[in-house]
Amino acid sequence: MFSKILIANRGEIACRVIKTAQRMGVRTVAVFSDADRDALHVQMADEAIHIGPAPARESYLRTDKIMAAALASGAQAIHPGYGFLSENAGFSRLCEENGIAFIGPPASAIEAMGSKSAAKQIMEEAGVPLVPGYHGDDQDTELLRQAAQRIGYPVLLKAAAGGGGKGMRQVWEPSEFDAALAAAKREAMSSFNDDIMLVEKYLTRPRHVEIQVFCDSHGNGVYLFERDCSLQRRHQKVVEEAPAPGLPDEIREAMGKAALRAAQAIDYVGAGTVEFLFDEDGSFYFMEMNTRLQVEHPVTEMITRQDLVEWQLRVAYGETLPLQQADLRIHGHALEVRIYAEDPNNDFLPATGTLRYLQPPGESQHVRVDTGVQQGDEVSIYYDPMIAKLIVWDENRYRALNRLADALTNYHISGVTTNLELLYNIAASDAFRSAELDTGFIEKNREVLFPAASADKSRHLPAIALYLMLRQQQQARAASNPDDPLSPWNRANSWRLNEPHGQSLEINIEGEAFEVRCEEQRQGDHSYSVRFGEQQSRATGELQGNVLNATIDGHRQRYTVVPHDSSFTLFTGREALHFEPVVANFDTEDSGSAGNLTAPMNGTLVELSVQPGQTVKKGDTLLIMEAMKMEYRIKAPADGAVSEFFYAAGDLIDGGAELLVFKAAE
Ligand code: MV4
Repeated sequence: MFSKILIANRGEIACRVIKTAQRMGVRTVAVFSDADRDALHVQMADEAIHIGPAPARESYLRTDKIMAAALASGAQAIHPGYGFLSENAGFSRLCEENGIAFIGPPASAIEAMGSKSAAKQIMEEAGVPLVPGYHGDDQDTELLRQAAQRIGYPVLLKAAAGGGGKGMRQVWEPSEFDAALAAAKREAMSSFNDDIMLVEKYLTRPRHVEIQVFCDSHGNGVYLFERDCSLQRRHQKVVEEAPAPGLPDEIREAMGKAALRAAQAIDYVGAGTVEFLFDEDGSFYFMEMNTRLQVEHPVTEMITRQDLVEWQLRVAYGETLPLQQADLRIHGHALEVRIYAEDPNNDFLPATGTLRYLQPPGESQHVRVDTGVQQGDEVSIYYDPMIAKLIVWDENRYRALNRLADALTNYHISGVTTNLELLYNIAASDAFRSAELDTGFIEKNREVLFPAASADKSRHLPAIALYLMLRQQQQARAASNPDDPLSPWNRANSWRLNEPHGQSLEINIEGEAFEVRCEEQRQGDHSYSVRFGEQQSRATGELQGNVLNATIDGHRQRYTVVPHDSSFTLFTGREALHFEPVVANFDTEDSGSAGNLTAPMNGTLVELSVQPGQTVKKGDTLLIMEAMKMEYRIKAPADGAVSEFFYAAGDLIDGGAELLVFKAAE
């Protein structure tokens, strides 16, 4: 076995490969760009070599720099991961020329699958079923039109040099053919500098079912069953699972054998995936072959109990396959979702930002998290914004789905927009739970998956108010003088002589302000009546760290609440809700930060620091309040003057009350 390998990749796949290599006693060399200097994969590897600036074309795609790093470190092999150089025949060849093992297929196999039409010709000879159509070199318009006529409409025009959905055009009837062909050719020429067209029968509701194949350099090959990857959006996979729901055993076997024939037709070595379109009538047709380990390989690992990266290292080292076909079984069901920093509610725009809070669910035999980031990392614009892959396994699909929904509710991220809520909605949707899968799933279920921005933001107000009150009490206790634990000042419970212990809160939830009145019940069991508008709730509970156990009107639920500077994120299970107590900060001394002219909480006005009409500078103290034995200074939000104070020294003031009128200087 190799003693040292270099991983020519970053993020979760680099971490994942390093984990297996280290488990096998193989030393690892990471490469990193400027942006990845402190990245997790760099920390995990035994060695790490800087290869250049952040843009991939100046670092992770620079074959010369990567080869130099491999030679300098004495690595005997290079694992390309996926993406980047993983399907770059030139790089595979460069490794061969430098006597370094490329942990992947031979360059010839990569090249053979590089062109769709060449791939289809190879598949046809290998007896792999193709979508009825034409994929010849003769591109005479009349000939293509006759092919469409023969196939029967609707047909699909596909650019031979295209891929991943680019360069495809549906044609629904003969009258549209000429215009569609001309447009498809123009598009292909501009996108791929090649306008060779395929004409295929258009499958209107296909599923994307792919077979994992593995071949060694001694002529052995196995298929490790299938994955259903139909849940895609613009050819970006969102959910993958294994096995494919409802796939009959005989089709599984026929697909697997066809995939193996495809691999053997190109003398394949290593991990590969043969993608099929699976039609509603049970037919399946070759789509393309990927000559790399795929992102979604973990679901196959979970159901076969195999480590495919270990297989890759062994096969690249020249060993025979660890198992034969008869040794492979499907165990249970696995699902994978890709957690992305993107905004599904804003056309999936990639999001950037800092992972201020990152708490994945606990891992077990049922839950696996493959990630390349850690709390505090920046999600940058340079690379794919994938934060992690969440993989779950259980004995059957139904139980795996429950594992997925549960794990998603326990995946807490704040600081950057993510697709977690969409993933939760998919996992919880009836359509997905009943496996109504086809490549149009996300569009077809749009209203369930993208509910209108939840209008009713107030439904979590009682929990938020309870949290703020419990937090306030914790702070009071923390501020209290330990040698006088019984002092009434130690109870931040809004106690007032002969008055209900009440406090008004103004809370802003994602832009919507709510006035809430909290009154602690006399029995002092930390229970509150929380009133807003016409609604009144009884809230009680306890707060341990970020975990709020809240019982609202008899229903106990666990929330995670994460404080940021002046705002908070409430993880409700289905979603992450951002809120900010307009009544200033509950967790910083300086609650009078300029711009906040309300009482930070119940307290006593100690001093009016300026006269009405007196000009002040921004940040000057206007008045001082005292609450929970802490002083709060209310500061001028700008240059200007106080025109009126609403209270005098000595007055008792409710939290949230307006204190003064401030006129900013022109
Ligand atoms: C098709 C098809 C329907 N009929 N070919 C999309 C990208 C490339 N992998 C091939 N693709 C398709 N080819 C015929 N004859 C529908 C698709 C397709 C698709 C395939 C798999 C997964 C998701 C998809 C999303 C849209 C279209």
